Amino acid sequence: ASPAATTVALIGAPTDVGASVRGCGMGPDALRVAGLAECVARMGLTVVDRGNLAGPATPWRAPEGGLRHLKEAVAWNRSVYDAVDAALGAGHLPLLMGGDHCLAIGSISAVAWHARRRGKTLRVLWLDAHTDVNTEATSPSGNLHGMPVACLLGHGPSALTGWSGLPSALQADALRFIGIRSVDAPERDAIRALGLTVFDMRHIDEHGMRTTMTEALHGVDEDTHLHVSFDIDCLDPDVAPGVGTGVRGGPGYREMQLCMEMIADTGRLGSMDVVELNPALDVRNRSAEIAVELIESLLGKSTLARP
Ligand code: Z70
Ligand code: MN
Ligand code: MN
Ligand code: MN
Repeated sequence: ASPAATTVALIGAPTDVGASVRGCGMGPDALRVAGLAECVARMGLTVVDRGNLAGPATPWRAPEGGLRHLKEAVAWNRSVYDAVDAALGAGHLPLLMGGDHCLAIGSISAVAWHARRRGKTLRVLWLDAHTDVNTEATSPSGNLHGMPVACLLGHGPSALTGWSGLPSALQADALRFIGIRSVDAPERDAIRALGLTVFDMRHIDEHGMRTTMTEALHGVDEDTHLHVSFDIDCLDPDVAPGVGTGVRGGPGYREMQLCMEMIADTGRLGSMDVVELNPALDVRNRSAEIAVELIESLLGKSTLARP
């Protein structure tokens, strides 16, 4: 099935402001070099490349008050919010090319605002090795890419919460996590306290990707706005080595393809993030090429015509 819009807007956010390892700021151009725009066009969709947003350099300061680079992260997320808001306002499907995962704060806050205004129910699929639900009080690192989920649920620093016009952009029941295998101890407590639905690697091993995705997509209907936040480190690092914080034991190429195909089948994809791709650690742009192939599937590429 096709996504909910016929025009895809590529938005580059070249920053590693929230990351622990330098280099994911080169993600947008690596995706372009891997042929992302051409692939989207081959899908029969219109593609507009909005270019790269501008923002502050990453100073690589130590954390202050449990947060590293808060001021710079706010600036980047403001630009991301505005660009995603403009794309949605034009009826386009925004594809945010990160950059690190803290940028999902701006992206999903804009998506939440639009979904609410249009009477849509928001469903966010968080494809990641990590749950990213730390706060400044729990984070072991102070890195904001470990906190976007908490911020979107209204629990982060005040400068990064409330951007959707409500205290929290998301309710816990809007979220499904897929591919999780690295959770800090305080995050485990938060998952339980917030009632988050986490399909970890054990669940995928025991039930398979097909059953997992059927569960994760349960309840998605014509009134749903589906957002995919795709952290490239969801993939097994043997498949996609170009990430700052790879964790062994992730989904392989075929499992991830099925995940994307089943999302496409809903026909409700309305927006997405592709984040944490780190070309400095990649092998001949392989991870970017794999990301592009997975995005094609997410946008409805299918080997055979399906009933
Ligand atoms: C850890 C933290 C994280 C991505 C690492 C790591 C979080 N839980 N997220 N890499 N993409 O520092 O909060
Ligand atoms: Mn992440
Ligand atoms: Mn991650
Ligand atoms: Mn189950």
